[in-house]
Amino acid sequence: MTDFTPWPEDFARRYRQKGYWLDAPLTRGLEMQARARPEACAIHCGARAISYGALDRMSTALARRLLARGLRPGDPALVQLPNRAEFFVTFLALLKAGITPVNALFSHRALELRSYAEQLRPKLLIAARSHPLFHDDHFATELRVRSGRLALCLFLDDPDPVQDLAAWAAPDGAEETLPLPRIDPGAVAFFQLSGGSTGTPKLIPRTHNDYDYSIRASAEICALTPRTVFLCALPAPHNYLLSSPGVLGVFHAGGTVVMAPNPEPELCFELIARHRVTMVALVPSAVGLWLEAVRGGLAVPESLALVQVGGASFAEALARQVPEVLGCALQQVFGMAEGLVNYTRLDDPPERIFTTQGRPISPDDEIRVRDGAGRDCAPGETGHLWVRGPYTFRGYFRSPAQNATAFDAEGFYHSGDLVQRDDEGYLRVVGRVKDQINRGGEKIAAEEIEALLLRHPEVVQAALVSEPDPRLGERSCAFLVLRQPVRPVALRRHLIAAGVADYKLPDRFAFIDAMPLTPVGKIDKQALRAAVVPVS
Ligand code: J2J
Repeated sequence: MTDFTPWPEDFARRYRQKGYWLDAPLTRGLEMQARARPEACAIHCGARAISYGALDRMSTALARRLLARGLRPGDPALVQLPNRAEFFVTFLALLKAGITPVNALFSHRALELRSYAEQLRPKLLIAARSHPLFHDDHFATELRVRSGRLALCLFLDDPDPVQDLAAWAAPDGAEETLPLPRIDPGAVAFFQLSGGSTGTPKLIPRTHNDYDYSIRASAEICALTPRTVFLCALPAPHNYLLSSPGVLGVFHAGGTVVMAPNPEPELCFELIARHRVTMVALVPSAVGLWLEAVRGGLAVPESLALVQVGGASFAEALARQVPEVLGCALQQVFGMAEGLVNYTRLDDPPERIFTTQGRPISPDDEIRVRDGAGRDCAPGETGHLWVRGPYTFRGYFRSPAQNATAFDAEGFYHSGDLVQRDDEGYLRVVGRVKDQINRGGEKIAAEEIEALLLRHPEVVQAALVSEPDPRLGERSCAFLVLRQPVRPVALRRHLIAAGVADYKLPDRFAFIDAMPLTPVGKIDKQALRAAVVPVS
């Protein structure tokens, strides 16, 4: 798949010269570990312990069988798997075969999957029978039609070995001899998901070179070693869990990953104790649950040394409680699937760790903090965050209109975040201009939900805005102007029927007679956020 926006030649040359881009495939780290320490444990998943050697062999076996079935490097794939080891076996196999997947979240439903299928036109679908959409073959058949070229569907936990993912990934010895294709490290390795602010979920091309750099550098910043034991308790395909330093960072360092289905404290504390977990990545709402659990009498097992917190605003008051109550060091992470990732450093003074969201990974991450008129902000002033750099993308997949506004002429990506930068380059996230709700780290594009609400026959106008929530940080509220009264339950049913993921369903509906408007006649969302309306 070649249609992505590459970095200009002079930038690419510089990123290579500086040793950021190594022109090696993204699977190189895993392959090195598999050669050096084949018996070391890569993943604990339920009762299974999968070694580096086994992970390498399984992913190679799957890659070869896919190629033998006629799939080719550059072919796109749609993948949706739960937090199980098979997600990584599959991802690594596709990388080895040069097949470019989009990894949908397990919480995604028909609407999201349809959109990915229509945009990418996948030749391969890998999904789970345990997902409500794939209990039977209806939806896979629909996706086949939407894609127009879906040639193969495999399922996790399918009773039929012909399409059972585990059977396809079972090594039989042949994988040790047959050659795999040569991967172009400058090419797209996979598509990351954008939190989005538009009607259609956008895809972010990530190359082997750029992603590998962000992972290697992150593993170093977080001081990962073969003794690192990382708990993966948030959705595995999310950029944070995959690469900051995430599971791929742990594989790079030769550590061990422990899979958890969700960040629920009782379950996680038990896994931490059983596997002597040293590190976990959480969103602020999960930290809230952990703090409550400890106050309620549960103890965090003492092996846990580092808690990363990112994905949404983390209140300073909560940050200060992490070392005190959980007994672990804190690292704040501010990242985005589009690229730029910031970390507080492990040896930063506590005040900086409590009060900032860190500084960029790379000396070549070019950050601009600009006011509304496009002028540079002084340290400490609030402005818009623009970025370009060796692992920040240059364009959404096949989205010229969106790219025209998301990037400026110099190739800076306008992130939609409002930040303050201090003298030493540390960032503080203070707000957002993009039309997005950050519901406990899960991103909702307002426009996507508004468009669906407007399809309801009684809805005249719709505006989705955030409102503060003590647990999630933000929750969503849909303000509606209606022709005839409609009950919230009917509106919710309407959205569910449209196939939207649960986390995108408005937490609250508010009915008003007319939308407040800005002087230019747009819906005034600021006024809506400030409005006091009856709770429904
Ligand atoms: C405030 N807002 C934050 C933070 C992200 C590492 C960590 C997180 C993500 C991620 C990621 C925030 N404080 N600490 O990809 O690699 C909001 C910002 C940002 C958007 C990106 C990673 N950390 N955010 O959350 O693509 O608004 O990536 O632009 O899901 O989340 O969302 P996403």
